[in-house]
Amino acid sequence: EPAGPPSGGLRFPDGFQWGAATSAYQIEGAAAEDGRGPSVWDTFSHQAGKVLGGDTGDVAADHYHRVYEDLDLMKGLGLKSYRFSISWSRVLPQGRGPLNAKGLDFYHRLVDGLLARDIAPMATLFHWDTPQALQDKGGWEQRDCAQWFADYAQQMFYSLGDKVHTWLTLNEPKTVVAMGYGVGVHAPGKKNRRLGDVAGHHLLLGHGLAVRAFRGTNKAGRIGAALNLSPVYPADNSAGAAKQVVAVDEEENRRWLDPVLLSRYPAAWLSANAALHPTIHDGDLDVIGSRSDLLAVQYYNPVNVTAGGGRVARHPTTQATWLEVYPEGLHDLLTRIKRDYGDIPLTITENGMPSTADVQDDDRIAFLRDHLAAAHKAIQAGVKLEGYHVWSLLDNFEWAEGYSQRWGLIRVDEQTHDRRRKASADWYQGVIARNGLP
Ligand code: GBH
Repeated sequence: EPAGPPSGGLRFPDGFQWGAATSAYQIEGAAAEDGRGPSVWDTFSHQAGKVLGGDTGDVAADHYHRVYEDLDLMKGLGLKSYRFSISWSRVLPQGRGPLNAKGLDFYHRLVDGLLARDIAPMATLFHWDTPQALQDKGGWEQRDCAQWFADYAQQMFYSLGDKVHTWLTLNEPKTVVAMGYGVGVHAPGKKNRRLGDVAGHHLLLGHGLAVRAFRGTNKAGRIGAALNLSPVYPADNSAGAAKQVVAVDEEENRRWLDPVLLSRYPAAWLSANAALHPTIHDGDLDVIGSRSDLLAVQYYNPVNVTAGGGRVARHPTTQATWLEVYPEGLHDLLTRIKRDYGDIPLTITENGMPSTADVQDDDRIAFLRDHLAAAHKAIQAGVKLEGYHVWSLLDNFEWAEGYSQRWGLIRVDEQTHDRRRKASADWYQGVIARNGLP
C-alpha cells in the first residue's frame, strides 16, 4: 500500500525540512525582562513617527511568556524545522562581555522544547536587532562590530551548539543597508547610502568571522547566511533594459552571493563603488568567503527593470505593496543559484505574504501552494533544496508597518495575544503530513 500522495500531487524528497520562521524582536516581547538590554529596534520603535500607529515590540506576540503554547502549535502543524533568531542584547545586554544567564535560559527552554517535539532548531544570530550599546559605539558602521558579532556568535556556539545544528549568521544584510541606512525607515534610521555600504561590508565580514569561529569550536552542525534575493527581469525587450538587468542583478544578488560563495565582489559593482575601497581590507574577502555549509534563500518578489533603470510591477501585489506575486521567480532564482554557484545545499528560510483575512486566509494558501509548486519544479530540475520555511509562524511586529500586516499561519490577537490557527495552518499541516501538495 503506497503511503504517497494521491496521483497528481507533487511529492517532495524524503526528509524535506518543512518549517516556519520568526525573529526575536518581532515575536518575543519581554523587552525589559530578565536583564535584556535594548537593541536599535527598541530605540527606533520608541521614536515618534518611525513605526505605523506608534507600535513597538515591547510585547510583540508575547512569545517569551507563551513559548510552550507556541511549541505545541508548532508540533500541531507537524513542523520538522523551526527557524528563530536569538536576541543578541538578551544574551549580552551590552553586546559583549559576560552572558546574561536568564536571557540564555530562554533559548535553552525553546531549543529543549523543540528537540522534545522532534523539531530541528535553526538559529539566526542576527535578525537586525543590534545591541544599542554597540550602536552607541558606531554599530556596523565600525569595523570592530564584525569582531563583536563573531565573539557573540562564538559564545552562542559554545552555549547552544550541542543542541542547535543549523546556524544562520545574518538575516538579509541587503535590507539593513537599504532600509536601515538608505531610506532610513528601519533601525538605526540613517539616511546615508554610503554609510550603509560600509555597514554592508562589515556585516559580511562579521558573517565570515562567525563562520570561522564556528569551525574553531569543532561543534557538529552547519552554518551559512540568509540572503534575500530577487530574480531580475527586463520590463521590455529593449537593449537598454537588458543592460540594466545586469547592473541591478549585481546590486540585488551578486553583491551578496559572490563574496559569500566566491570570495569576491562583482568587478563592475566594485568599480562603480570606489568610495567603498578603503573599507575593504586585504584578506577580507577570504574571510567573507569562508566555506559555508548551506545557503539560506529568502524569496518574496522579482524585480523588473526598465531601460532607464526604473522599476515597475508586472504582477499583482499584496497588502505589502512591494510584494509583487510571481511564484515562477522562485524557480528561476533557485535554478540560477545552481547554475552560477554550484550545488551548495539550499534551504528556503522565508517566503510568505500578509493577508488581511482574520483566519480564512485563502489568499495565503494559494500563495504558498504556487510557490511550493515552483520550488518543486526547481527540485525536479536538480536543485538541492532541503527545506522550506513559511514566513511566518505567528502574526507579529512587521517592522515599520507595526501590527498592521499579519504574516502568520497563526492569528495572534493584538490585544489579548490569544492564538488561533488560520486556514493556512490547516492546509500547511496537510502538506507536511503528505510530504507534498494535494
Ligand atoms: C523579510 O524582509 C524579513 O526578514 C522579515 O523580518 C519580515 O518580517 C518579512 O520579510 C516580511 O516583510 O518598501 O519598496 O522599499 C523582507 C525583505 C526588503 C521587503 C525590503 C521590503 C522594501 C521594499 N524586505 N523591501 S520598499
